[in-house]
Amino acid sequence: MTKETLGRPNTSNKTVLKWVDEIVKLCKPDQVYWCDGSKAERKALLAEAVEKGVLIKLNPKKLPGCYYHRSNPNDVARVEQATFICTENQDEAGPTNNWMAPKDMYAKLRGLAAGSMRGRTLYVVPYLMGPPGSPLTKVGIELTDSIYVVLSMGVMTRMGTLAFEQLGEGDGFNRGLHCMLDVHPDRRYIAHFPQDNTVISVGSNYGGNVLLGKKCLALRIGSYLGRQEGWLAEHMLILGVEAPNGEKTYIAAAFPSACGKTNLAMMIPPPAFKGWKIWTIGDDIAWMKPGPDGRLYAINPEAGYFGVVPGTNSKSNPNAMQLISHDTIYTNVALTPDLDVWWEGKDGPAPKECLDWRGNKWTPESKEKAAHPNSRFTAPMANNPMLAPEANDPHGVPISAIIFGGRRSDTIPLVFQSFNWVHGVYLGATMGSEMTAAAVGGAGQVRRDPMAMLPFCGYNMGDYFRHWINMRKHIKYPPRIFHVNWFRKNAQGHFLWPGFGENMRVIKWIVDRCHGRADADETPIGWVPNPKSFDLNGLPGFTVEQFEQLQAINEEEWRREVLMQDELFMKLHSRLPKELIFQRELLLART
Ligand code: SAT
Ligand code: MN
Repeated sequence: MTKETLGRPNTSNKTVLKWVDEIVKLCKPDQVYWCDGSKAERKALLAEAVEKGVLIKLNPKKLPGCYYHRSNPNDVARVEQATFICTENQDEAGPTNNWMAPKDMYAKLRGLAAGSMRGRTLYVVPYLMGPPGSPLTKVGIELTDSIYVVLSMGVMTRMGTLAFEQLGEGDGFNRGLHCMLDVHPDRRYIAHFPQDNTVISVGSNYGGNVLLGKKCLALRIGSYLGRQEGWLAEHMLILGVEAPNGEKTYIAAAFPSACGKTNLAMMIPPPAFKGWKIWTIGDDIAWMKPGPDGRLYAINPEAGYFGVVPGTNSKSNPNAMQLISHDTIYTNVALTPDLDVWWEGKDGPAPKECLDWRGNKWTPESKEKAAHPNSRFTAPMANNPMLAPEANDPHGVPISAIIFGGRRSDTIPLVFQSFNWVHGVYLGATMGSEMTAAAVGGAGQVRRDPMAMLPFCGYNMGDYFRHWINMRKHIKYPPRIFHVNWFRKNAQGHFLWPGFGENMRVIKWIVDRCHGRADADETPIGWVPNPKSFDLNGLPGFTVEQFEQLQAINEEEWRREVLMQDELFMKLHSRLPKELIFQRELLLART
């Protein structure tokens, strides 16, 4: 690209040119800039963002290539109340989604978007979700007036002219429009039109609401397309477990937002597991499709990680500390006087003084947190020292195990395995978790979050369960399905399990089960590790009794659990697959 062509249209695709033209007429930006994804472009846009005060360049000696961003204090997390699935009929969106008729929502949003980019630049951001050349990869184009979004999409996706190359002259792309407006909660909508492969997001500038490739395309629209096209779009990390003899086993795992997916995907096995390695393929989203050999193959559609910062340190996630030591955008953490960043749970002492995520003076005596609990890093996956080379493989990786996990103080054991695929779908469908800061409101309450997809399923959740059950017929060698809970507490409120790297012990049992090497005992809820088959070596002070406490099945608690599951089943009754009701009955009969 020469200076003259930088920012000019870099496609001749008539459908794209016409659509951009329509949006330009609607939003009336002063300028239109077409992104090519080059290094030169990124450098220029970073400089512009610094000049405009959108980003602060961090201390290059401590954090080379890193930038700091503060979002509007009213705009720090996903807003589920403002997230809509706009299908022709409300029943298609189902009772777990907000719904509005497409024509009403289009009219409302056109009204809000009209003239909203006066005095601003509209950026055309072409991107790929998935490795170039993969049959699963999708093209998206996001039109946005936020330079922060452009720079973040450059990290989170494969962004630039390569997307137009993959698209060619076709019209199979996701149309994304993002208008910041005045970033006011009253004018905030994240609207999905699955039948038009379209997303319109207005009134926010926070990641999950505005990086339209991520939750909007890769999960909400993706899940809708996946059902039509015979694949699964899931809120799952993907990791590769390498055994000392070189054997590699791939696992996909669903946990709700801010429950440790990134930590698990980047985990370093404890010293007792010499020779074992965990490789990351993805930390948030998996697209999975049966392959010609009858196994289920997964790709990570993303190219970067948008992870929770607080609590990240060299003990909880040493690889992440390396990941975010360069070329990272930090959002809503604290800023120190020497242009370094700080957050609760970082290594070392708190700074004597800094600016908190709102930009106010903060000292260790302050009552408020310095970093917002949902403050985030945006870092390229290439920075991850344990990035699996397969993360760029267009074929994806064959999945041997699927894990479902929630954040539960009681009831749910550390690990158990489903009896079969449908029972596994039931475990995913009935998942519960205590809410976190990743979404506005309700933190701490247990809510049903089926397959960690409650906020991300782009169609009727009952039909989604049906799709999961049906997928079994297309997978000759289905992954084994497990449930885990790292967060069980004792009566004194202390965690029973050390978590983090020690979770390797659970992963190893799962790997061994997949390869038919570990014993399990049958219980009413599923297969549990026989204590002899579960590796507790090198975990000093941790006794078999403690392990039994972690694995205990308390009948009283389980009866309550099954009753609580009913709430969701009642809500979905009209489309709930019978198989799940049978699973519930079988569980009751066994307990
Ligand atoms: O903010 S995001 O939606 O991208 C993160 C999450 O909630 O999982
Ligand atoms: Mn997520």
